Amino acid sequence: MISDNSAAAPNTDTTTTGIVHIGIGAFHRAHQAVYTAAAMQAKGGNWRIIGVSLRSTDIVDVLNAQDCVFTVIERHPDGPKACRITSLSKAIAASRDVAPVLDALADPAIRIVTITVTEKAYGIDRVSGTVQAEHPAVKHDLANPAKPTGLLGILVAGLKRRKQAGIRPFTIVSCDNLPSNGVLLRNGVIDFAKRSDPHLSGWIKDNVSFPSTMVDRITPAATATTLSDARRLTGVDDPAAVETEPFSQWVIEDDFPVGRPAWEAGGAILVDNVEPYERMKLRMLNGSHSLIAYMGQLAGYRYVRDAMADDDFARLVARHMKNAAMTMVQLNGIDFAQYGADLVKRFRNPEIDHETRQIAMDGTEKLPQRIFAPASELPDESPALGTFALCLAAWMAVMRQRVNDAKPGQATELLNDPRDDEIIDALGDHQDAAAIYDGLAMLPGWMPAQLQGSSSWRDAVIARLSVLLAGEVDNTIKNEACL
Ligand code: CS2
Repeated sequence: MISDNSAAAPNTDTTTTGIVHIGIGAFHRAHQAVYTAAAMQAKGGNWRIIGVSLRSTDIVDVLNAQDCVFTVIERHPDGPKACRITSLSKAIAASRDVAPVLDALADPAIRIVTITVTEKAYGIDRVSGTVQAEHPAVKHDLANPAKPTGLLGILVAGLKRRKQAGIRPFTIVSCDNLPSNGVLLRNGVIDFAKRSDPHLSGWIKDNVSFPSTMVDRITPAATATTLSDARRLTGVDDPAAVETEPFSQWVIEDDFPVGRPAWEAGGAILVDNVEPYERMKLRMLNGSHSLIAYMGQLAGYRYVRDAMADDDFARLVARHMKNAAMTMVQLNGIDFAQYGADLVKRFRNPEIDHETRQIAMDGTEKLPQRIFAPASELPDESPALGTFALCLAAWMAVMRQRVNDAKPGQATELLNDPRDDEIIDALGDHQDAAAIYDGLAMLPGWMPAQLQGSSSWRDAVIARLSVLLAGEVDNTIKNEACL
């Protein structure tokens, strides 16, 4: 299932599939596909993956044209290592025709559905756990339940087929960076089903398992260098090649009533409760990533490693990790200081070209769990709030700057955020920090009420935003790092 630095035999056998994966982007190929390959190599099992792409058709055509075998390049300090992964059996483009996706979901051989679609594709309100009826895919799928296009619609249609055929449901595993991702998805799926078929909703509640997971592997977008390295290392032209860091982690709640691959053979950690791990990762890794992304964009750093090579910047990030760690409960066997120090090393990896612009996208989807949730748990007057306030201020400054710099008609695309129109409206012509804060803090359902009502939080963000808008980026980094 995995072969080092060489081309693997084509895998035309599709009779052994056990998993449907929704969202076959680079992260899936560098993470779950690798764990599943390792599991089958070590322990066997009929667990090959049918990959579904919700929107893109290109990756589906590329993968199918090469029997779904693809290259994963690990960027080690002593040079790249490549392996060819053969756990994927075929790829389907749901946007062309959803029927084969629903057929796969109805197949009794499929026992697990794993998901990496990014935060914005869920269409579930984080607070109430109910569906966002205005989310474009949710809206479409509630009106057309037999021809769904989005995540919730497809899952519910697949479960409905199984219930009708008397087949046990698959286990559903969200692998996106959302807090309590299993619970959130369970609530969303149940609510979506309730709106179309209350019996189905009850059956899902009683029978479907949604283990939460924490996934971790820094996977920058592939570039021309990824593809030329893949060719050099494997001798094969592979437009589906991905590159990633050597580190990889997958913590999974062990709740798989209809079985699972021996993912532990690939290093996965199976636990009873994933929440503390997820919190640690979202707050320390992803929260710092967002801080690096927005401050890095303002300071002119293209890559995470460039920002981390600046000592003041690295000190600022270390300070943020310390602040984030203050919001966590002790976790057996985990030393947060060591976890933070290891993260700094990973962020510094000179071999990884991780663009700050890539991490900066979809801020409205990412900041709630990375910044707002931990900030809400700190006392109102805590000095530790400073780096959280800075991250939000930097996001606001980046949004303001991008809209100011946009050519007519371009701003929406440049913001790279699902709420771009609302952000542009809220920014209006405001150029002063208080008005920008007040506009953006009021985006409906975004900032928790506790922060919205806190004048010390508002003051802390506005103070930082004013200096950032005045172009004082380097001084801000230096000052904040030393506080
Ligand atoms: C990043 C993550 O783009 C982002 O928002 O913070 O994709 C991060 O690289 C992964 O979660 C690492 O596991």
